[in-house]
Amino acid sequence: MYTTDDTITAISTPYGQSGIGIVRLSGPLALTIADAIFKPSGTKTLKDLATFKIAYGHIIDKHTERFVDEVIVSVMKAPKSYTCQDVVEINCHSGFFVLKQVLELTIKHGARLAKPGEFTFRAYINGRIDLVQAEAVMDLIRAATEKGYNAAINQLDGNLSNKINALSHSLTMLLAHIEAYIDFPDDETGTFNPEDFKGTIYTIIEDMETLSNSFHYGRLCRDGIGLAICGKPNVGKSSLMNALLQKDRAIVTPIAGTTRDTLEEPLNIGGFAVKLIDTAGIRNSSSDIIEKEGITRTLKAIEEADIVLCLLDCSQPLTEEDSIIFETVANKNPLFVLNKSDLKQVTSLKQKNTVKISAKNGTGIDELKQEIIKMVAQNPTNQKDTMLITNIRHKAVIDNTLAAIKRALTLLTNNSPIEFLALEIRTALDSLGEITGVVTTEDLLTRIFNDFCIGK
Ligand SMILES: Nc1nc2c(ncn2[C@@H]2O[C@H](COP(=O)(O)OP(=O)(O)OP(=O)(O)O)[C@@H](O)[C@H]2O)c(=O)[nH]1
Ligand SMILES: [Mg+2]
Repeated sequence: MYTTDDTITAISTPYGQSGIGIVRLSGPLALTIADAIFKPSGTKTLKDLATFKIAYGHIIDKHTERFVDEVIVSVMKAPKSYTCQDVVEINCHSGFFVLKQVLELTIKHGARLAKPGEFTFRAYINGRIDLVQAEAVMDLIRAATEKGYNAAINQLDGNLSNKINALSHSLTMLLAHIEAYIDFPDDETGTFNPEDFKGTIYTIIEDMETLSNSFHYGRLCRDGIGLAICGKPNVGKSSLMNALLQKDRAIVTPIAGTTRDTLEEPLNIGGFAVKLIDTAGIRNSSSDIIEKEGITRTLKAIEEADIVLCLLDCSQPLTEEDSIIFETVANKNPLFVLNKSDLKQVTSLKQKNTVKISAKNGTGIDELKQEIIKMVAQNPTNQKDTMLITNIRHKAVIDNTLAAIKRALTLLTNNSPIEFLALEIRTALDSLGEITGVVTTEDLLTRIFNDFCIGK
């Protein structure tokens, strides 16, 4: 995949006009290349500068003697840098053309344009961070709310890696123990007793199940919550969307069938990134081809949503259409929302998870948000935000590992030959190593780092 012995360069800040933009170099020639295009205001070259020092000066195109930009340059020498290599960051004025010129100069002097995630790849390959932490870097960059940020920062801090390493250690010790019986059957290891190993295996299984079960909540923290508002036409779905967003986003009219297409907007509820989806009202009678297509989209949105709000107009009696909608959303365990509470109340519900609101005057909206948060946090394994599986790759690896350990337990219980037992534990150990990247393939690394942005 990527080579690591050449020097890479990239614009590490977003393209656009802003105060500062950074061109970053990493590799054995980082300082030589930077020195070739940098004219310090003082006497010291960047090579002469101590690590973690900065220098003020100018980027000069030495062929044309042209002054390109006024800059501050940071020097981080190997091995104590992000990539464990010599790293130079040129802090330029952030305009697309300025940054492009500085970037081109670094390439002209021997650097290669970095591929997506290549700086972080070097940090991983040089052992500064493991694969979980590398993935957490990208999650951290993408996090738009507190929950996503917390999950990423905890993983970057090594919480999950430490847990995985501890589990790997337990499995390694277990394997060494069992292999001793295979290698020295007649020695002082004594007779093999399955009961001696069950306790350790139970503990490993319990820990791994806790991790595996944290994925549902972890995914909501990292990827956000899909929240669909559904119900009959005219119950106030678009009004609720506007009330939640506190802006006049969706068209609201007294005409049933106003919303034709699903409408999505981001929203932060209690630190969770929520994708709010307003939908076309569900009704059977319509022969309107556009409305029918809208309803098909509504059903898809309900299917894909993490949480469904089923909206009712409590100023009107329930109808056949409402009961059809109840059936449609039943498997999604919806939150029932009684809207238009400012009008005379005709309908009430006995369901426990019911909130009364008025989208028109804003009453009950805070309570509704609280109920949404409660629904997310319902899962009993959601207590510790510090140790969450948020990445589907990690979840798949943990489940594979768990399956191998459970097979090992069955073999142990059945008094099967211990060679088979050792085989399953080795399978579990190899599988677990894929999370932190102790065991890996080129294909996997390409997939992970291709997902990064250039310059990180
Ligand atoms: N009194 C009262 N009227 C409301 C309330 N919420 C919505 N309405 C009114 O109900 C009508 C329909 O509102 P919408 O938000 O367009 O309803 P909808 O469910 O999106 O309707 P469709 O898009 O047609 O499915 C409008 O006239 C709103 O002003 C409320 O809380 N109280
Ligand atoms: Mg609407």
